Parts: sequence; structure tokens; C-alpha cells
Amino acid sequence: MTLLAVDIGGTKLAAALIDGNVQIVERHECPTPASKTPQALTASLETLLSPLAQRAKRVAVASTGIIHQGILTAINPGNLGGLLHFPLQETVSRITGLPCLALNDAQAAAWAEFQALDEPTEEMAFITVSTGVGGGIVSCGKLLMGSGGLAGHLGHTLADPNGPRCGCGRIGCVEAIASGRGIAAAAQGHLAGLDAKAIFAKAREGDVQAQSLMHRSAQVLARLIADVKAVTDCQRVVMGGSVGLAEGYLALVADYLSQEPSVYQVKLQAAHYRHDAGLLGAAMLAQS
Ligand code: ADP
Ligand code: BMX
Ligand code: ZN
Repeated sequence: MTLLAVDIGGTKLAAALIDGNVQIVERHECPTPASKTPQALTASLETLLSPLAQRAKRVAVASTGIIHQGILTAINPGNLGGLLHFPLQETVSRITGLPCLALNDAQAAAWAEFQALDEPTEEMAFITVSTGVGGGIVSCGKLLMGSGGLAGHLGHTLADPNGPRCGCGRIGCVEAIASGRGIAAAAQGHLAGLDAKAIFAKAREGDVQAQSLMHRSAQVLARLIADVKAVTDCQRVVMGGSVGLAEGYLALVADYLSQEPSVYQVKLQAAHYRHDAGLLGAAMLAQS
């Protein structure tokens, strides 16, 4: 059965047709609209999904935000152009004319990455460092979603009580410092206004401020991973997202993690499915 999978992130929307062997047959991408309106997101989804829908029997959505009973509620509305609530499942079903399953993007990615592990493992955490910092936890072989969809929102744990205010309302969240947006927000002087991608490129050219922003993010991630190890006793942590998968980033996180006491050490690896983990995880859950 061919399935249409959709990934809604703070920076980009992706859609793919996926066959019965969970292989991507065709993939498209476009920017997430910057406008605050549900109409803008609906219009972008229409453009992306309408040409593909006829070839699929079902649709599966992995989306940024808390996804509960088909409704998207942003924990950090700033990551979604200010959009707070969106009737995700209903909108996607209406656009495609197909039954729809929707869940959080990092939870979906965690499920795909759990299936791809090279050895039997019961506890695993997936962390995306992207527009925000998202997370998904598999415990006793089960994906945790929580009664309201909040489970695994690791980006909103505390990194620094003296840090910047996060869009969720708390002070010093991991996301406020370590995410793509957090990195860009901390940039000053000649780096002000650049996005995380451009800042990482400057870091590779030897720019000292850019290197320090990259290190700060990686250090915060390493502390988060130690916290996650303490909470879940996971045997594996998988990293995704465009910041998480950026050249040199994972090695930096691993280096900071190695400075933590041995009880907090855990195997760290890049997402097997790279940027498609969310799409494939949603597809796997919809097919099961
Ligand atoms: P989404 O959040 O929509 O899932 P991404 O995973 O692509 O999208 O994350 C977007 C963030 O990643 C942006 O902040 C962008 O600047 C940053 N980014 C994209 N490519 C790179 C790169 N090569 N190196 C570092 N940061 C990157
Ligand atoms: C935010 C939150 C999470 C999401 C994470 C990564 C919103 C809109 N999103 O913490 O639900 O999983 O960002 O999202 O509140 P991404 O857009 O960076 O992939
Ligand atoms: Zn927060």
C-alpha cells in the first residue's frame, strides 16, 4: 500500500510517497510559511500534498508541536511563525481525502530510528537539534507519547537558569540555547542576523564567535544526554535534525559527553534515516 508521509518542521515541510516496504518513492520539500496564520500553513500543505494524494491510500503526519487528538498545539509558538493551534489531522484529511494519522515529529523519528538499531535495545532516546530541540523516548520497547502528547519534549528541560527565556515561557530551556533558532539568537556583531547554517559555516572557517556558539550548543546537548541517561537508562541516543547532523557537531557532543562521569555515558549515533526519520517513523506507525 502506498502511503503519503508529511513532516512539518519549523523551517521546512517535506512530503513523500512511501511504498509497502517503507521505501521513499518520491519526495518534495518547501519552506514552512513564516506567517502566523493557519490559512498560510493550510495553503502550503495544499500545494505540497494535492499533487501526491491521489497516488496514496493513507496519510501519516510527523509534525513539530504537541499533537494530541489530531490537534497541533505549539509548546514554542515562535518555532511555527507564531502559530499556536492548528486542526492538523482534519486539515490534512480534507486536503488529501485520505484517513490521517498525526504525531509529534521527534516521537515519529524515534520510532523509525528504534527500528533501525543494529542490536536489540529496549530503551532509546532520539533528539533532533533543528529549528527547536525535540525528543522521542522508547522505553521497554514502546514509544512514549504521554496522555496529552507531551512525552519526550526534551528541548524544554533546564540547561541554564540564567539563560535566555524560551518561547515556551520558561527560562533557560535547552532549546533556547542549543537549537538552530537559539544559536542564531545568541549571535552578535558580525554574526547577527545569520542563521545556524551560516554560523556553522563561519565556525569551519575559523570564526571564534561562531565556534563558541557551536560549542555552547554541543555542550548543552551533552548535558541533556547525561540527564536523559539518568532518567531512562537508555542504551542508545540517536541524533537528528539539520544542526544535529551538521558536519562535526555529533563529534563535539560526544567529546563533551565523555567529560561526564562514566555512569552517564551512552552510545551516541547519527540518525540512520538522516533527514527522513520523521517521515518514515510516521509511515511505519500508520502501516502497523
Ligand atoms: P525543521 O526544524 O523544519 O525540521 P531542520 O532540521 O532543517 O528543519 O532544521 C532547521 C535549522 O537547522 C535552521 O536553524 C537552520 O539554520 C539549521 N541548519 C540547516 N542546515 C544546517 C547545517 N548544515 N549546519 C548547521 N545548521 C543547519
Ligand atoms: C519544539 C516543539 C516540539 C518539536 C521541537 C522540534 C513546537 C512548535 N515544537 O520544541 O514539539 O518536536 O520543537 O521541532 O512547539 P523542529 O521544528 O525543530 O523539528
Ligand atoms: Zn522551553
